[in-house]
Amino acid sequence: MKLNYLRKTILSITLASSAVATVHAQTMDEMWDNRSSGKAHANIQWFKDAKFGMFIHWGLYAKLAGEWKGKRYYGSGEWIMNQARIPVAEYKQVAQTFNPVKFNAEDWAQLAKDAGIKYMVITAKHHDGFAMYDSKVSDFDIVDATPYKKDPMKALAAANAKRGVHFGFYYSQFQDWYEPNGGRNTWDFEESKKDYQKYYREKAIPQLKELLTNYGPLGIVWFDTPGGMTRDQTQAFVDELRVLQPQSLFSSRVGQGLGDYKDFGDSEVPATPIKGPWESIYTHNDSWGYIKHDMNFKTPEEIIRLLANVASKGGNLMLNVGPDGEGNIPEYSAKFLRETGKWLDKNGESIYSSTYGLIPAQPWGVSTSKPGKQYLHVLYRPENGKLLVPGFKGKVSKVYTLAEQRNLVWKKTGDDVWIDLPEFDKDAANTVFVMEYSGKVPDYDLSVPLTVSNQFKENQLEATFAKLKGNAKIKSLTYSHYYGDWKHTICVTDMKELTDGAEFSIRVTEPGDYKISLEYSCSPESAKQEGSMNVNNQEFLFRTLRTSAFDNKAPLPFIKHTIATTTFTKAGVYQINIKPLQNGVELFKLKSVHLAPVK
Ligand code: JFZ
Repeated sequence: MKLNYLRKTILSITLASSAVATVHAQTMDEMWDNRSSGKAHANIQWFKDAKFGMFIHWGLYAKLAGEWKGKRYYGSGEWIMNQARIPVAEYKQVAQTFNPVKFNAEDWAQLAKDAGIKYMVITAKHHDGFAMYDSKVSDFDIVDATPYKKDPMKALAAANAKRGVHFGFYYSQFQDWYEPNGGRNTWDFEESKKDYQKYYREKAIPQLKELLTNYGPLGIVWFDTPGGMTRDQTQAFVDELRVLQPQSLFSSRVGQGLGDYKDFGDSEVPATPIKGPWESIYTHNDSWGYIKHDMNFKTPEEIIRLLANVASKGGNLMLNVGPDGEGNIPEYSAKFLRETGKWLDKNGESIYSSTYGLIPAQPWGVSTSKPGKQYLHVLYRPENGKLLVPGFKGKVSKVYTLAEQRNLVWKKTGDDVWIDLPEFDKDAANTVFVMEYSGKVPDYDLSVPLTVSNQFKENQLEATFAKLKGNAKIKSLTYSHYYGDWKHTICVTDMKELTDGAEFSIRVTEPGDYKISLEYSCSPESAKQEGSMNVNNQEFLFRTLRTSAFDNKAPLPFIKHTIATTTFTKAGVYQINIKPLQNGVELFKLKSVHLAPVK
């Protein structure tokens, strides 16, 4: 069986429940299993409260740093053995030069602490099969095969425990490119001769037992890319390991929907709240493992906003760092994480132990909740300083700034709360306000009209919020930039007939002129088709502009096509209807609708 590893096709998503796809047999969707058992683990609460984790990808690949025999590789650095088809016999020799003398467990744990991080998960063994701890099961480990000769995981487990940071191991249970019977090394070993059960029995399970025995209590065992086991076998595997540490949480990629919480991939923040425990994982630059020519680090502002966005949907952010072959965490990772920590020092109350916001995303930003409190994360300041919290059913008692606890003037008109914002740096990453209230507030509602206001440069309506007509669908499109650098974008697709369409319900808060643009991706077959956008009792015609065909191994380009200018004479609720004017091929893959006030 040939498995198309880096070949995930379109994945249809079911919002607010597990995102499961309908693709080919044992595919990415099973390998990247993001389902969970649905049963609450007795020890899940710390994880739900934690909100911010640090992922660490560290192994022999860090020493190679994205380069093999003079050739540079881009994308997931921990995949270099696979990308360059390095034979086991040669890869093995890298261990002889791996000597991370700069590694300092106290510094790493202190960085996590300073950054406001509550849990750390590090690669004990990645797909390359190399154990970063002292293993008696295999000699291909840091103590036996390198000049370093020490077990860094011992010190790291202790340094985290000392600081109250939960500690966990990533372990690649199926892919092991070093072993003749491990998953996915097809350049040294013949697939048909593999005995996965033997590999599980003789390496994966015994090593996992070492990890679950010798490093104190583990918060998490982070499995990855399952394979080679049936559901029953996976259940038996889970049972055999569970008894060693019943308190440890198992990630969803243990497979077969048997994990304790759900994991979403890189660049994947669900558009609406998801109940139950889950985590989004992100690289800090473009790779998990260290690559010396990858300097594309997310700024503190990007991290702070990402964290708030993930929290507003009810999840955790686990952000990766890739230390180098000497044991140094990249300078920008350390610096930008510490900056994030400074923001969390003042604003952590709005993140830790919070759950998803009851106020749908607004042009100003997002919200998070605690009992009797809504935290308003203002990422974009309204020009006139008047912040609208629309359709809020609670009885508001008090509104104040989180950082200085300064009371603000507000008024309630019907269900709308209008808050007079104080002056604040409009370029700040995220300024948080607290709204205290009593009474029952209905759960998050997908169908409320999306706010469109002239107080912001732009109002963006995401595909997720479209009401579909005919056979139109909402899909999450997965495609990669660099190798293994996956992106996921939710779009309205399959608008092929006159009866198909997408409708957006908007609430325009100030009358005036607005420019409307459609952001979409359009394949050559779909180009030059006529479509129509109906809004405000006007029909605007357009013809699609070609971008490129969807290819999961390449970036998916989007064009922002300005369609029309319209005048809303009154504030109020309007519908925007988009549909094809021809039958046959898909109109385009619609990512969002943009409304920019004309002033
Ligand atoms: C897997 C690994 O192959 C990779 O090396 C890294 O360890 C990462 C954390 O996990 O790769 C994936 C799997 C799934 C997604 C992205 C990368 N995903 O769902 O977007």
